[in-house]
Amino acid sequence: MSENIIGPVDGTKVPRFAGESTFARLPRIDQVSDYDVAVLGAPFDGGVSFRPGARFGPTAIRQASRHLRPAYHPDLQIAPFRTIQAVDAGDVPCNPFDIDSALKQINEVSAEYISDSHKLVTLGGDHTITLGILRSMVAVHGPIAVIHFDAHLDTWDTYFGAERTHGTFMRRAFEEGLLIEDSSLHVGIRGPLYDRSDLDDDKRFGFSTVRASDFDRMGVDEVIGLAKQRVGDQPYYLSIDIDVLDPAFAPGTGTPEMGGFTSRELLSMVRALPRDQMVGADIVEVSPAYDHAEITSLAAATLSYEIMSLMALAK
Ligand SMILES: [Mn+2]
Repeated sequence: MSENIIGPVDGTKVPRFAGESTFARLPRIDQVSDYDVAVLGAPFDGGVSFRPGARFGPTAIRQASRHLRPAYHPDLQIAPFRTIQAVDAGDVPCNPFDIDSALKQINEVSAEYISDSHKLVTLGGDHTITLGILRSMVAVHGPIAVIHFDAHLDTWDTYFGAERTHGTFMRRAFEEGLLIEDSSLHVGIRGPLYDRSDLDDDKRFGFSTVRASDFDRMGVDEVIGLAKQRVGDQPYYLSIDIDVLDPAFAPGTGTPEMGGFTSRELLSMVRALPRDQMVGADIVEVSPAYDHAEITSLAAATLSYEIMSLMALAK
């Protein structure tokens, strides 16, 4: 399809603050005959345990994505949107009052955009949305590994009696058989817990963990080496909770924890991730009401662009 790729609005002709309000001013999905990668918004935050507001994440990330100069990525040496047809598929119309209804909608809508030749990058929304996406991914690819960048494990059992929330969805994913055994990885975990047993439970679900404090000793190469070892040649899903960044770099999020990565550290890790086995990705937990100067939404927009550049390199 490379002959017929429709790229973003040309920033040398229409300034970046004007024109389309799609992600990176890409074409809408109904403006192309086929695509390689779709960006989908999942504006749902009914599963948060602390600060709300991530329902406005997709809109804020799209707005911040105007800032991208999307033509050429000098570090990865690729022109992603001339290599793949990328599109904006709009938002899932999530039920704001019922978690399971919203998950069903996210599952059904995302399933329309995933196949062996169609990849999906989803903008949250709180982290609960990942459960709906994982169900769609597994329906196409079978069980998958997850590389999970987050300050939190997200493998609690229940919270105030709720089973599917942004702090419990990863345990549900394990219980539903969505994860390949002993192949996944948490990166960036930190902060105090309700109970020490949270850590022991987590190992049963197939995760190794790189704590934020481990990064100082390991560095990018060792973390990525471990990620490659965990995933091997199996399909994997990348899920980035923006709170994996330090609050200095991502203040606009629901459950901030000090001692996180800098944006440069996170970019270095993301750029080095395995490319060919990545079947999809999401960026979640951007809560614009707590953001300042678009710091957090710009981080999320840039990470989305980086991921799409990896997908272009894999094509
Ligand atoms: Mn999370």
